[in-house]
Amino acid sequence: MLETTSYAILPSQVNKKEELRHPVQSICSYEWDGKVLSGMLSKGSFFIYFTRENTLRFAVQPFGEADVSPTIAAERDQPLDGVTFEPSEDSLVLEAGAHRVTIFKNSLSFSVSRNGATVFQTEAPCVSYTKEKQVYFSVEKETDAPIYGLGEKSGFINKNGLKISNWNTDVFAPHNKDTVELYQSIPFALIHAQDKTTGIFFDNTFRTSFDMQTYRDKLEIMAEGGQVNVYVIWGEDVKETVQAYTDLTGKTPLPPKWSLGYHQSRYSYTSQDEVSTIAATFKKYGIPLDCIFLDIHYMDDYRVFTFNEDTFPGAGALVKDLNSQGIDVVPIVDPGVKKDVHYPVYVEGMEKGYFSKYLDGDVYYGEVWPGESAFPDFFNSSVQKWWGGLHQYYTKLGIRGIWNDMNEPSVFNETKTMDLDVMHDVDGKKISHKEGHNLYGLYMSKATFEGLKEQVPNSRPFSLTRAGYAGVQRYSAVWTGDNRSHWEHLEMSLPMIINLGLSGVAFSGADVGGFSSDTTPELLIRWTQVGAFLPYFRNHSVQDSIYQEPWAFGEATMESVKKYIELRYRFMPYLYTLFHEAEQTGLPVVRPLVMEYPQDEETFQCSDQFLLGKNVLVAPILRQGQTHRAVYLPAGEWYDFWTEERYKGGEYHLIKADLDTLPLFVKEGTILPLGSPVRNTKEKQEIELHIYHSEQEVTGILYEDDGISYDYRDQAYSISTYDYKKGDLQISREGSYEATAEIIATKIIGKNEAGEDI
Ligand code: MIG
Repeated sequence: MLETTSYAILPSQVNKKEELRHPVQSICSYEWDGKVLSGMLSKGSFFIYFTRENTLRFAVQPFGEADVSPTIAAERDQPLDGVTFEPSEDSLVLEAGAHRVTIFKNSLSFSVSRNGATVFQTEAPCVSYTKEKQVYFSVEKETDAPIYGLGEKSGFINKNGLKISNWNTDVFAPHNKDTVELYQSIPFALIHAQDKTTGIFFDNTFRTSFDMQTYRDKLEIMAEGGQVNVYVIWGEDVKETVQAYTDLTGKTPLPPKWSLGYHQSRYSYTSQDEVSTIAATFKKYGIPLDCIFLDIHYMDDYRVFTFNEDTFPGAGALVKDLNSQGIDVVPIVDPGVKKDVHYPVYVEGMEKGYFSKYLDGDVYYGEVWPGESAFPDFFNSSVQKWWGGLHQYYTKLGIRGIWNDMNEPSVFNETKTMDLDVMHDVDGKKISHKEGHNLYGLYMSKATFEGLKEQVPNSRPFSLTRAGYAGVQRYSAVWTGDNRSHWEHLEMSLPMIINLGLSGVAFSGADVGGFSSDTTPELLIRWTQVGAFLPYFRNHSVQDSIYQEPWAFGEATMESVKKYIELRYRFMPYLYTLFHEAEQTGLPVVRPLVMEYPQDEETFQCSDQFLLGKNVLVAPILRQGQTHRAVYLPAGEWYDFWTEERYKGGEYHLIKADLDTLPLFVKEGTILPLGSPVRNTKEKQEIELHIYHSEQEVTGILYEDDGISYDYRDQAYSISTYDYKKGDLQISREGSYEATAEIIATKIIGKNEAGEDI
């Protein structure tokens, strides 16, 4: 309680003693089985192997045998074939093509080289431990190298100079630099330099910390238990490293198109009448809408898988009516199951032993919205199946998306979560909550995703989660939790989403308008401008705040907000194409400039601009009252989307942007497929091709399919490639999807060599 007073900085509170650390000294014996090198250390054991040519897995367990089994996060990991092994007196060498790792036997450490040049080096020794069973791993780094990734963290894109720890936490207090632990834990960092990007994935689910502060030339990673279990990726640039990371942890699957439209939410729309009125108001003002959310008030006393009979007596009819207007409904589902002997979900879960328990078999109960509640043990596949099956309750009404909240799990007590000695059952293997905590949200997302997939045949599920761990992108989109209607939070949403993207999560967004606090008309407009270009686009607000639906502040504000929601739909064909690319490659939809311009130092710290895909640059206004800003355009020529004026890249420009204008640029040589106006994604769009002139190549690509099913995996897709040369537009097509959009117009933007309009 005294944490918010000066008591928190009393000497006795501040100077906590560090545990004594012991280095893991040397390799005593080893064994090479043709793929994996393993052996005994002076304390504990280790193994190391290539998972692909530019990726290595290295593990040390100082307290026993290192565990080589695949984890839920890196489930695609497999030792590479064709690696050669060469021992010598001091070192052990593994080689895969041009890639060589040298492991030093004394003072355990290793280095990696590519074509003879060193690209990575650990400290010597690289592993240490404490008697409390903390494990440490340290690697060398350039003092000023920017460090990206680390999932959903506050602050700017570069994390060098900070200490970042990972423990999934429900943080309602304002997110700022000091609230490091938020809802997601993705222990993956990218250390960048002009000629390489090194990825370090510390796949350990205990609380972990990345210390980029204490030592100038090294990064030290710590876990509060378990083993050092690290993947090192040495990519030539950010892209290669993110691709390799998502080869391990999975790609963001192509979402249903409706989940990329505009979504409206509030905590809560408290009755079915209110929900209908919201839908009707969108219709009245002609504002596009794809989905309305039902927050916790739809339930009967917060019992998941129920509706409140008084306020939602005709939930089925409501969903049906909205669906007929092309509007989806997504209800919230929390993990806490109310302890109530008359509540079938609770009774069944108890009878089958599906809730999380202590070692002695007693069920763990914690206080959340419904009062005392039990928490499904999602780690177990029978529990996942059961939970997934419960979603029939919604899917039979026509619901095909679910919002998972409070799944850190959040509990109303001092520790904010479940007791650490609760044991989870990973299909027979028991792990403590201390080890499993950061995985709770990931497993819940898995249960939800797989349940929806089974309940709604041949339909891509949409699930949205607050908590997660590395690999969460396989199951769920992520929103950044309880932000506030503060300009600083608008600003911070960019680096958060950019770094989530670099951490494998291509599908994420922040509550547009801000969740808690009262938004203002100006903030809502500026935030909608940003949200329209982020992967996930939902306006959401807390119960005691003023309403922030598009029309909440009168007509002028509404027109501006509407303009950007409509712009989202104009960009839908391009956006959807990028999501297809994300599924193929693992590359994010929203990219930091450094991803496309890895050698340009001017991009290294750029947190207030981003690229949508490769060729669209967004440089929003992020401060109250501002109508101008400096915009950095990287190499090449760029066109202002609105004025079509041409700008030189490789420099800064002062751009004017009145309240109704989002600074938006398109790179020369781009063919941008823009969609015609629609009420939502269920209406078919026609295409207008905007061809941005360049002296070099002018190309574009459009991915299409039915927007909902998995048929695209069976050829029912279309990829159109556009090529424009000297007035001639060539289109080539791949895939067997027939119902492709009609091109109703082409527009050429720019000048020819003589400086004339063309
Ligand atoms: O803090 O379900 O982050 O989006 O509206 C209360 C009520 C629990 C937290 C979520 C927020 C949601 C709210 N929930």
